[in-house]
Amino acid sequence: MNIAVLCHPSAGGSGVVATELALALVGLGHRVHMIATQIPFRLNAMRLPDLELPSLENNFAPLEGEVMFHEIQNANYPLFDQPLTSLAAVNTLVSVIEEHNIDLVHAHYAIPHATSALLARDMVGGQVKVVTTLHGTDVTLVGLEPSFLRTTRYAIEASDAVTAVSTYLADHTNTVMGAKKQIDVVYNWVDTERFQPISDNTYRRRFARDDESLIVHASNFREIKRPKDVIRVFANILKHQKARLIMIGDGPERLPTLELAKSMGIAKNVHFIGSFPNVEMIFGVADLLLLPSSKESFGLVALEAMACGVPVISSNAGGLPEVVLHGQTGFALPIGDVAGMSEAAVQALEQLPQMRVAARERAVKEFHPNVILPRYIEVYEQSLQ
Ligand code: GMT
Repeated sequence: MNIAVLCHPSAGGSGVVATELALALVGLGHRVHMIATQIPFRLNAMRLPDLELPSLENNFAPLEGEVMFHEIQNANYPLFDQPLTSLAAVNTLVSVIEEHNIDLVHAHYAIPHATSALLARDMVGGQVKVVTTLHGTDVTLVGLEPSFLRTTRYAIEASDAVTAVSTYLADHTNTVMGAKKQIDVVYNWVDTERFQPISDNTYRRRFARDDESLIVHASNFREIKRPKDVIRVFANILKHQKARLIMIGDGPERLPTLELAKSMGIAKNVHFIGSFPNVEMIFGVADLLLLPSSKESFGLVALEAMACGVPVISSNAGGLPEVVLHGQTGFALPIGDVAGMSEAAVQALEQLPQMRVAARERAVKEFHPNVILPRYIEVYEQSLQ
């Protein structure tokens, strides 16, 4: 198949999933074109650039086995108070569809990507199918904004096929959106070769001393990730044992969270390392992941940690309980239950060997690309019939 993938390039989960899917599809022999405002976070920056030449077809052919990246060529005009990126995306998409005989556009995130894809589909006379994957905040936050609700509902209803990354999100979408659409659940997956336990102690010593537990959190530091709860839980862990916390990622709550750690007198044990693409290098030597989010349709980071043999202490928001098996691969507790999460963290550290094995086993058995990828292929094939 010739597939175009439209996604957010930033460090968020939807862009990561889109990129991993694109790479996997190429591995299966499909031709995949990624379209975004900049090269997606996890796409190897060494891939060939899309040159702005009169005709891509004549000048530039994708190499076998490569994901082709096409940057959305945006333009601004003084009359517009903001760049019209979603319309520029349509333009880029139409060129890619026409010049690379695209069969199917896979839009990650309902708006603006699915709406851009639908407009492109109309512009090429319906010759492509649009598959939309809902990732979470496109429905639970952005999509519910009164200014976007109707457009989001239309994007869902008019797509040729829609998938959601958890059962929670699939069920929730039709309820809150008032949409009537079959939504197939296709869970996110994890590359269990890349994400696996690292047994090298010398490497672990870069992050923690031998007598310290190594706790991690990774997010975009938005309020819904509740990073301050991470600090509060960690402070309670410190009452029981020596430990170190690595905070991976960046966002609006990073500074206030650091301030909280300082005010609680634990800042010397907490390291904010900012955005870091190779999280597997840290997860691989960690002991626990804390993810107390108030909203989480899936929690890709929880799955990545589990694949590294790291149990997860999370909230039970959204789709998290579908990933974190309470009492087996970690604990999923009510949102804001800092005391419960702290107790669970201490318990998980006591049962670490069993929980490590269970976490890794679940990731490999249930969320391996060999299990999930055929689901996407099935959705593609059905929509093309
Ligand atoms: O979590 C975020 O704020 C980023 C967001 C995104 O769109 O990239 O993540 C969503 O998609 C991920 C990949 O499917 C899911 O693992 C996250 O749970 C989901 N985030 C939320 O629902 C808050």
